[in-house]
This record gives sequence, structure tokens and C-alpha cells, in this order.
Amino acid sequence: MSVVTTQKHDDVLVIIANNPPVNALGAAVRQGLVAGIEQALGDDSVKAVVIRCDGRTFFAGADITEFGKPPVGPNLGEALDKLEASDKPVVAAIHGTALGGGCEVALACHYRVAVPSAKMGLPEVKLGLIPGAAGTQRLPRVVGVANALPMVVKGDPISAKKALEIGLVDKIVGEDSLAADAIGFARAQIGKPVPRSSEGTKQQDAVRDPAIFDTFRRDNARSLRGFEAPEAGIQAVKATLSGTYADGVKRERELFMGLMGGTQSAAMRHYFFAERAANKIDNVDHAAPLIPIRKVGVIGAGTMGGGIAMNFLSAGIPVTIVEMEEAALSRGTGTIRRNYETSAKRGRMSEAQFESAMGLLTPSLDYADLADCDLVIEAVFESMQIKKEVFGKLDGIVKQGAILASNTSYLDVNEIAAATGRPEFVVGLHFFSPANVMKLLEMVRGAKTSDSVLLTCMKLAKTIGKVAVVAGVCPGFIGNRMLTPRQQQAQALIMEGANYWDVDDVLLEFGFPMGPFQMGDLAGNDVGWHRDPSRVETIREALCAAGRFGQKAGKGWYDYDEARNRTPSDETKAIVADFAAKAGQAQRSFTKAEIRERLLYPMVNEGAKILAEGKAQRASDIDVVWINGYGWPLYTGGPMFWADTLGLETVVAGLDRYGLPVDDSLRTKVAAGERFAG
Ligand code: T1G
Repeated sequence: MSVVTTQKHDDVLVIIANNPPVNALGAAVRQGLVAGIEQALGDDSVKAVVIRCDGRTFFAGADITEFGKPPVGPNLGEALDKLEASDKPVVAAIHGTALGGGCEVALACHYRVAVPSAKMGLPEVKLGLIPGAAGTQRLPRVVGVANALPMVVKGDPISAKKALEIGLVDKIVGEDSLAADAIGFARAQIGKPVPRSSEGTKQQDAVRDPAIFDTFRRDNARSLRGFEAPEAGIQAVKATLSGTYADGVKRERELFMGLMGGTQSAAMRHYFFAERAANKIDNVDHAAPLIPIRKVGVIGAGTMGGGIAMNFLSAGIPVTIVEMEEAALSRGTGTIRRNYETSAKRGRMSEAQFESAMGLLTPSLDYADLADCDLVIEAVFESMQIKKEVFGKLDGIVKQGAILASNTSYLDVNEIAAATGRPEFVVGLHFFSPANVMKLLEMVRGAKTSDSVLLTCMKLAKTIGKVAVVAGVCPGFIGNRMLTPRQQQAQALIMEGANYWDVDDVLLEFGFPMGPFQMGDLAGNDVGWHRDPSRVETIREALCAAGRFGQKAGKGWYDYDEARNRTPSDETKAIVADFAAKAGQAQRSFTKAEIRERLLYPMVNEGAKILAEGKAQRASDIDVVWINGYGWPLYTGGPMFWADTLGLETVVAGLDRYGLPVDDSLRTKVAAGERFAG
């Protein structure tokens, strides 16, 4: 069965693609499109053409699995030139997500009609690329540079309504009558001169505002820091202002091929498939029944409990949140309300959505109110004794068949499960702070956690907009376990004479949002501190004893001004030097390379151990954890992909050079010439 077929409706030929799951523009689809266009152009009885897709979406882009392989079949750009050159009106009928090459197909059509729920976008930049089939040349000519820049450079899709407003779509048609409405629309264009996007002149808006590119760079500098593709996108759009359309297409090609051959795009394409692989659970019976989650309970209304509750409220799932005391309860629900108010003020949600979410929240001081919950998530103080007490209590109250989850970030989920009579219904759901914002969810699979519970939680994670990764039971699971050796090396480096601000700067330059000492100041150096200034055994305790709690105190590792700009502190330098002297630690200077390698190589080694112990299902899951939970720069693909890019032998040689431990599994991989990515 060809993935592209045609249907004749009197004088309108409809070209229909059907290439599940997302009508990716693979070689067969491109061949079918070209054949369809040639059929239309070759048949005089055909006066107009409609291009549409069966299945859940219009073309969602080029087939990413073809990238990096020798090109097969017609080039998309050439196919689209043939399509656009037609004198017979060609209409794109859009539903679902017309993305990347799919949006470029639509742009090469003379008209675009879309259902109200459709989205259109050029997300190539999220793959470290730019549009490669003239999207950067046709789009600005149709919608202007001001509208095209964010679409090309940031890659976020726009709604059909917005597309109509900016002239990208010509008409919004019925949600359930796309095929017929598109034929009707196409027939109505017969005999009129066809508008070709490549002949558009809307990009002239940039001539009236020549600063538009610099303004865009300045306004987005922070979010685009370190990525190569955005600047290439700006250059490509800018090419619409000089030379001919063909010159612009040539420039786009140069920029596109430069990125396609680069490490950033390889890393970001790796991440695209890694994120999708992460939701695949190994060794489960996929036919296991899912548990319906209609009501959720949260124990603890602190920072984590409140954030966790918001995920479900925002997804329309009622939440009962339980605290021990009224003061803590109203403080927690007050924070949830303020967070929603802020989102509403910033236009991220409507007043109605705000009220409806708050309307689903039931504060309580009584565990009994959790009896009919389908899922209860515990977010209390990180103590095994307290957690076991809570789970013992929940076991006696919550209905059988409900899931009992712990938000522990370190502790043994099996030991917690053993405090109940239903360990198969116990799982770890480790959210990251702020829990209503951070996308990562470590799903900790206990020794007895059932397939139903795992599959249910994986599906639920998608419902609440999280990227879930399965982790085995071990101290710190995947993320925190790998963070420990990095923190240890950061401490060791400053004891040996490295400047703590250089350690932070090395990670900033690598692409992390901040370094370990900045992170300490943001989180608060007094978190978990025993509050006895006379007892000073670590540098952190010395900072706390000196009142250097962090940003909230205006001083921590760094001194902070009103605008929270940081400056290395002489008092902290003295505290570190004093500790090093007391430890008799010889001092020396460090290169940035040594600092980077000593911070990151031990993480890779720990990742290898996690894999060898089966505490992570696959190396790419570790990349997903670090990119979504710890700010590892996406354009390097995550710690394991990055190590593969460097060469595992280089990592091992570095660890040996610094006298740091190397796991046997890593040495074995190097000896066998293997990589983490298999
Ligand atoms: N190519 C190949 N496979 C794809 C694919 C694509 N473009 N998009 C999705 N898949 C697979 C995906 O791996 C998964 O497989 C399944 O489809 C369902 O996807 C020339 C150069 C469309 C919004 O970047 O954003 O065009 O895991 O789980 O959550 O200028 O997929 O089931 O085996 O994500 O409903 C530009 C990428 C390409 C869009 C649907 N296009 N896709 O989300 O399902 S570059 C994109 C998405 C390009 C041109 C350039 C999303 C989606 P499996 P899913 P979803």
C-alpha cells in the first residue's frame, strides 16, 4: 500500500499521505508527493489540488531517522518547488501538527486551510538545525520577519488562530469537515492567479525596522546561550532581505548543511529519540491493567508537596493535600494560590483555568480524607523513620488498589514499601524543585512494584507534562547519585587551591545554568544545617556559622548586590584557605580543562556503574535525567552521549590521570571499543 494515494473529486485532485505515526516526510512520502503533483499537472481535467494527511496529523516534518544517512528519493526542496510552480491552485489541508518539513510543504502550497485545533511550526532549531526546505525563505515572505523570527529561531509551534492572524493560514475550517471544506476552498480558487510564497514581500517589515535582528538577539540571549542553530536561523531569515529568493535558498542550504554535520545537532537528535525511548519500560507486561487515577492525595504542603499538587490540579485532577497543622496547611495552599496568580498575571493561564484548578484542591488535616484516593504521594521530611510511619498509616487508611508513592530523593523505596502490606502498590515518584515547573520525574521501581503501577505512573507522567525515567532502588537513584561525585570533586578542587568561582565558571561555560557553589547559594547553604555555629566541621558549616546562608542572606559563597549579581567574597576565600591549611592540603593552580574533567568524568563513571547495576534501563535515560533535572546542556546530548562523543578512552585516561576511580564496566567497554549508545 503506497503511503501516498490520490482521489479525484471531479476537477479537484486530493493527494493523501498516510505514513503513521506522524506522516514523517520519509523518502516514500516524498516520492508519492512528487508523483501526485505530476499526476495533477499532467491531467487537464484537474483544475485544483488539495494535499492532506490521514491519521493523527499533517506532515510532522522530515523523517529524523533518515538524518545522517545517504539521501534517498527526491529532495524535499525540489519537490516543493515543483508544487509551488503549478498554475493550478494547490491547497494544504492541515490538522494536528504541521511541523518542520510539513510546515514547509504547506508554505509551498498556494493556500493553507486548517482546523481550529491545528498547530504549525518550524521546530528544527530544537534538533540543532534550521528549516532545510526553504522554510526560512518562504515564511518571512508570507508573514513578515517579525513573525517569522520567533518561529524559526525558537521553534515553538503556533495555533491555527495565530496562523490566521499573521497570514500563514488563509481560512479556519470545520474541525470535522477538513477534507470537504478544503476541496470546496480549492474549487473556489480555480481561475485565479496563484499566490506563490516565494514571491511574497512581507519580509520588507525588517527594512522598516533594521534593528529587528539585534533586538531579537538581545531579548533572547539568555535562552539561546550556547546553541549554534538560532544564529544560523537569524542569518537565514536575514538572507530574505538581500539577493533573490534563490540566493536565500542557497544560503539556507549552506547554513543547514553546516549544522547537520555538527555535534550539536547530533546531540539534540539523540535527545529527541532518548526522550521518547525513556517512556518505554523494560520487562513489563504491557497488557497489565492501568489503574484509573481520578483523585490524588498529597502528604505535606511544603515546597515540594505544593508543587506536586499543582501538577495534578493543572491537569484537572482533584487533589486532597494533608498537613499536620493548620498554619502549615494554609501556608502551603497560600503558596499554590500565589503561584497560580503569578501564572495568570503572566498570561500563562486564564482566570477561569486558575479558579478551576484551585477549585479542585481540598486542604485537610485528616489522613482519613485520603481513603478514596487512587494515588497518594508522600512529600514529608527526608527521614526513613518518618516515611515508614507515614506509609504504615496510609496502608491502614487508603483503599486497596490505590498507589502509594514517595517523593524521596535518596531513600530506599523497598524499605519504605516494607512498611506496608502492599509493596506491589508502592513506587518512588521523585519530583524536582520547583515541582510544578521541572519536567523530570524519576520513577523509582521497587523490587515488588507491579507492572500496573509502573505503566499507570508512566502514562500519568505524560498527562501532567512530565518526562518520566525509570530508576532502580539505590542511594540517590540516577540524578542525585551522579551529582554526588561532582559535588565531591568540586569540594576537593577548592581544597587543593582552585578558586570556587572558577569551578562555577567552568560549568557555566560548559552550558550549565549555574555551578555547584552558586547552586548552594540559591538553594540555601543552611538547608539541613544543625544550626550550631560553634560546631564547624565543613566549609558549608563555616559559611553558615558566619551567616553566609546564600542569596536569601545577601551573602553565601558569593556576596550579592540588590540585583543578585554575585562577587567572589574575601571572607569565603579565607574560610576555604583556612580549611585547606588545617587539612595540610598543598595548594596549586588549575586549568579550566582539568576542573571540567574532574567535575564531569566521575559523573560518567558513576553513570557507567548505574547502567552496570541495572539501575537505569539505558544510557540515554541518564541523559534525559540530567538534561531535564540538572540543567546539563541539551546541545551536548547529556553525560553519556557527551562521553561517547569524547571517546570513552579519553574519559578513562582522564580519570586515571587524576587518580580517580574507574569502574570495571567502563574499562571493559573501552577495551571492547564499545560506546554507551551501543
Ligand atoms: N521523524 C521520525 N519519527 C518521528 C518524527 C519525525 N519527524 N516525529 C515523531 N516521530 C516518531 C517518534 O519518535 C515516536 O516514535 C512517534 O513518532 C510518536 O512521536 C527539512 C529538516 C509530532 C508533536 O521536529 O515534535 O523537518 O517512540 O511520541 O507526543 O526543514 O513527535 O513511538 O517509536 O513524539 O504525540 C521537524 C518532531 C523535523 C517534529 C507528536 N519536525 N516530532 O508528538 O508523539 S526536521 C519535528 C514531534 C525537518 C525540514 C527539517 C512530535 C509530535 P516511537 P511522539 P507525540
